[in-house]
Amino acid sequence: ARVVTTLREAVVAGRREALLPMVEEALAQGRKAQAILSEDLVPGIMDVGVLYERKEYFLPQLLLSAETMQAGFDRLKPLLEEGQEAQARPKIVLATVEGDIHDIGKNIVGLMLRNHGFEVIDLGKDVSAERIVEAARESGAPVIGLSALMTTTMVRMEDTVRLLRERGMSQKVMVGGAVVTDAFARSIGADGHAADAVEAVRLVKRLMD
Ligand code: B1M
Repeated sequence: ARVVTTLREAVVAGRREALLPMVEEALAQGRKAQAILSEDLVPGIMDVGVLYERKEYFLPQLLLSAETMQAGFDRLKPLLEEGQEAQARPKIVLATVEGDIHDIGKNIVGLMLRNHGFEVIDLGKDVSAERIVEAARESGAPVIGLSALMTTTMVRMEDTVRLLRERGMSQKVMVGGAVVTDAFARSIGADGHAADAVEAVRLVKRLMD
């Protein structure tokens, strides 16, 4: 097997057994979990996207790398979650839309929102418009966050906004994911688009004002 010497390379190579000890070592050296995530793991999975685009990687490698990234994320997660008090926190419903199983970005956004004091109702991935709208109604969450990573599933965001409005609901909708743009968000009647997790927190706060 290829020798991997950095966290980023371990994600690219899909070598979870190599990644986890490196994560421990980085933590032991005092590196922050957030830095490991954003400077190593995320760039690694982005490299994988480029290799896949160039057809140097195929689905099996894509999967292995995603699993490796996920294992690293799972290790860091408890460190990224700050203690939250039990007081009433503003709610947000979060989901990756129907037909789309990409959830790494959504999970990062969810974690970041939790760390900023929001109660995140995470419906998971491949979630129908019906279920999303239902969860929004039940929870009374003022904001709904939708993630989509593919051009073929972006349209499901539009379905969700339409269904929400058809039901006479006025919840705000935030959309995100690699393929989503501000122009697209506007075109489907969403209330805003965030390019990354930091922007997502800022946007949710603004939408709730
Ligand atoms: Co797939 N995949 N994938 N994939 N995959 C992409 C998205 C793709 C761009 C790769 C490529 O061709 N270059 C391409 C889509 C092409 C397109 O439509 N334009 C693609 C494809 C085609 C596919 C399959 C169809 C492959 C196949 O089967 N032939 C298949 C689809 C399955 C399905 O969904 N039905 C598939 C499968 C997979 C895996 C399962 C192997 C795995 C996902 C594992 C998982 O998520 N649990 C996977 C991965 C890992 C990727 C790439 C390489 C990386 C995605 C990622 O995790 N990025 C991706 C390449 C790429 O994106 N360039 C690719 C890191 C993550 C932190 O970024 O998700 O963008 P991102 O999230 C960011 C921001 O976008 C934003 O904040 C996040 C943090 O900064 N954000 C939000 C995201 N959601 C937000 C929501 C918000 C706000 C901000 O508000 C609610």
